[in-house]
Amino acid sequence: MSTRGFFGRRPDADTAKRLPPGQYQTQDFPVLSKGATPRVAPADWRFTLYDGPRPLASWSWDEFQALPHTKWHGDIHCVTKWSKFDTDWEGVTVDDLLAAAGIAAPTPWVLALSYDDYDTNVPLADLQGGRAMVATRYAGQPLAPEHGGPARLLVPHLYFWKSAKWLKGLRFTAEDTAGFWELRGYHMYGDPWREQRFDTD
Ligand SMILES: Nc1nc2c(c(=O)[nH]1)N[C@H]1C(S)=C(S)[C@@H](COP(=O)(O)O)O[C@H]1N2
Ligand SMILES: [Mo]
Repeated sequence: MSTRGFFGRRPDADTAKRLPPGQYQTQDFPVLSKGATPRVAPADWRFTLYDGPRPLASWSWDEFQALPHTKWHGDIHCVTKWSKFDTDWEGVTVDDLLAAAGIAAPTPWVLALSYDDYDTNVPLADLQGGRAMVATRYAGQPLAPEHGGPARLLVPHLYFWKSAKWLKGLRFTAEDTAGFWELRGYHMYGDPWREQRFDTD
């Protein structure tokens, strides 16, 4: 009988090393959304970079598909304490997006904007250097609607609430601006290895 990952059992040494404090490993892929899944057809999807209210660059689905695509493999960590190992994603890195837009980032702060009126803040530095992408594929398939398809932000080194689903844009903001969960008590940064779950952590 396999006991690897069995809930309540102490993880083996390899697993323990990959688990941030307070997390357990799951084989499932739980769905966590603040409301109903918005259905955004690729033909209706647009992705826009903003400097505050001002649009800087915008892509249709077809234009977005023509950008260079990158694969990422690794572990994701939800603030509700599950971690999922060895996930596979494909999308466009934020580095490649900024390069395609031909712009220098106007501020060091970003608010990710979603079609369900969700938003979440991430420092620009955490989106650069290949550490974040706008993901359109998961496990070799188009990203499922409940997991944020057609496209979601993927910032795997932060708690998963920072990975905004149904992404419609990234807004550069003059200050670090709290998003949906950050306004409701979640941490402004959300590093799982420092267990930054709540604004009191
Ligand atoms: N647009 C949007 N993005 C979102 C959410 C949401 O409600 N709306 N929930 C967040 C939370 S709290 C988590 S834990 C992850 C869950 O992603 P999953 O459903 O693919 O597991 O998405 C995050 N991104
Ligand atoms: Mo979450």
